[in-house]
Amino acid sequence: MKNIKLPALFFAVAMCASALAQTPLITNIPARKTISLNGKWQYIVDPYETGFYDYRYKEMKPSDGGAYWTTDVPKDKSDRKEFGYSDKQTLNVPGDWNSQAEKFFYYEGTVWYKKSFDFTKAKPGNRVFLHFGAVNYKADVYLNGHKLGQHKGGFTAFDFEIADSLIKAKGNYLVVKVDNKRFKDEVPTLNTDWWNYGGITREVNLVEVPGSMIQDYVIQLKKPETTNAAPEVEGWIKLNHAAANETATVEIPELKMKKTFPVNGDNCAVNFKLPGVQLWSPENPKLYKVVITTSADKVTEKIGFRTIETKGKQLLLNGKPLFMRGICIHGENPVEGRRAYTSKDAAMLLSWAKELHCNMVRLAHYPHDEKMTRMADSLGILVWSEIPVYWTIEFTNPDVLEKAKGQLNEMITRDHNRASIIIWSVGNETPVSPARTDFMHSLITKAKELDNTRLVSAALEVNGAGGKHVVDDPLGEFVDIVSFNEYLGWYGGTPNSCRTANWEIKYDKPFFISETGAETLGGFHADSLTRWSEEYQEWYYKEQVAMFKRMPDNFVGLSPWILADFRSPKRNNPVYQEGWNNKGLVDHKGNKKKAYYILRKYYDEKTAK
Ligand code: GCB
Repeated sequence: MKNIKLPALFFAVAMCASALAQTPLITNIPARKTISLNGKWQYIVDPYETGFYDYRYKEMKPSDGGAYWTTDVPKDKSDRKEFGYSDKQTLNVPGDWNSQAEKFFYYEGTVWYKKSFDFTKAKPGNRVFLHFGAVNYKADVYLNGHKLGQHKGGFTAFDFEIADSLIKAKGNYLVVKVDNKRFKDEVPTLNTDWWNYGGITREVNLVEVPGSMIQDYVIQLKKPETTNAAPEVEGWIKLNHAAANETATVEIPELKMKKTFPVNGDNCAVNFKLPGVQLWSPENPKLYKVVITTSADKVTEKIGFRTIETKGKQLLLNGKPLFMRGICIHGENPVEGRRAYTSKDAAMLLSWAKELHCNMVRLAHYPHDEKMTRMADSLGILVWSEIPVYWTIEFTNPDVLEKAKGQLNEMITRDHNRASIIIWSVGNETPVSPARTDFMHSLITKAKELDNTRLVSAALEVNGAGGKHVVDDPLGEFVDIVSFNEYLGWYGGTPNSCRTANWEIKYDKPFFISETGAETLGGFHADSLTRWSEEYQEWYYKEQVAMFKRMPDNFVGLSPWILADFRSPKRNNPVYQEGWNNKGLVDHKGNKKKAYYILRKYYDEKTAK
């Protein structure tokens, strides 16, 4: 193996995951033996956190019978219990609470969730993990009165290993304290242009794995060293509690590839050529069944193989120039006004993008549900995936940097076998300052350390000083693709301003317009000068498209803002917004606006070239 940097990589992955998610983050949950804990959970709304702190505001102990994670059954008839879980109050898991009852619409605070379940292991020596797809924002998890741990970060998966002594065959009592209050020193911070949907927003599963398990792996093509290099996988497998003299076998039956690799400690370096492989691309989203086996464990997954790189001014997918016909998407079902979490949600959003003739989506501004990235793999849609380092984070606070790195690690760990993902984004519209650039640079370095097969970027801002349109953000030096958001004709001037705009991009790299857009209330028609009308948005897109056509040849794509209208508490025009950011090309009834067809026409022209 030529590139011997791998052990450092495994080490970085293993360390980071264990520090932040308490126990090793197991990947590829759909392929494991699971028991779903989805469904109705009982709940208690607790804005004062009465179930957590005593009256002196100290965290309660199990002996304090008032803690909401202890049993709610009175010991005897004289026992006083001032709380209890009941079927009169239930919430669906997965799901945000805001959309499930009117009283939760604006709620930001603590809700206690409780689920009872029975459990018997399939095999005595197996290990059991409690796995959450995501909880927004802070989860304190208790099983049978024992605290398993805490996780912060609203959009990434985490798990806890459950010792045999903690789980019972009958009547387990699982309680999750979920708190979605916003804080200055969290990621995201206080201010966002999206709804702070709270709750257990993604699936919950008990995962049963062998004592010596395959925890995680990367089976991906490495970046080609020369243009004509044969496709080569350079990856790794991470075991947990590996047996002595263990080996790991990787098999791709369709390609008649089967190779066994030695395991060193818990780590196994994987390297093999893949002659004859059909490369994954939007035109041919070919996925291969990959089987990984050790003496004790076996995991199967469908994986696509492709390369992504930049060369000079070009972006190359499988060695060929790529133009990204993209669109931004929020993780929200606009028709139902709630967080997206079902396969149907993913299919609806991605099919709208497909109909728009996109080959790429920017999943803004946080990691979306795993169903989205898996579906993007099978539909052939390229993905930009981002962590919620959004606007004015506390850049000088080292704890905040650690939190951002933790979310970056969890995002990459869950999805590093998704062929669709070509760009990891470390943030959006962060204001230029030396502290911020150091912060962001260190996230870029981390992303590259965790995954050297993909590109790293961030959505930057345009320097509009002196009426110019200059992209000179110092972070441009460290990203693979210079991406920026521009709203010429919406936040500044009218759309005809695009005609005279002279763009100066200070970096001789491929550049990407990560946002552009104008707001309109679907179904409101007027002349094109009337703000909020479909005609204004249509005009905006026409002028923008004309401007894109004049862009220099290192312009490698765009992802306008945004596929569909989404809820935002910041949008308070009483006629045209009413709590929605209506920059969608599809409105919140699911209707396509006029501008949708302007962008689609441009994308058709791009495809024809
Ligand atoms: C932006 C942000 C995005 C907002 C959008 C808007 O630049 O990145 O989160 O929602 O503008 O609509 O203003």
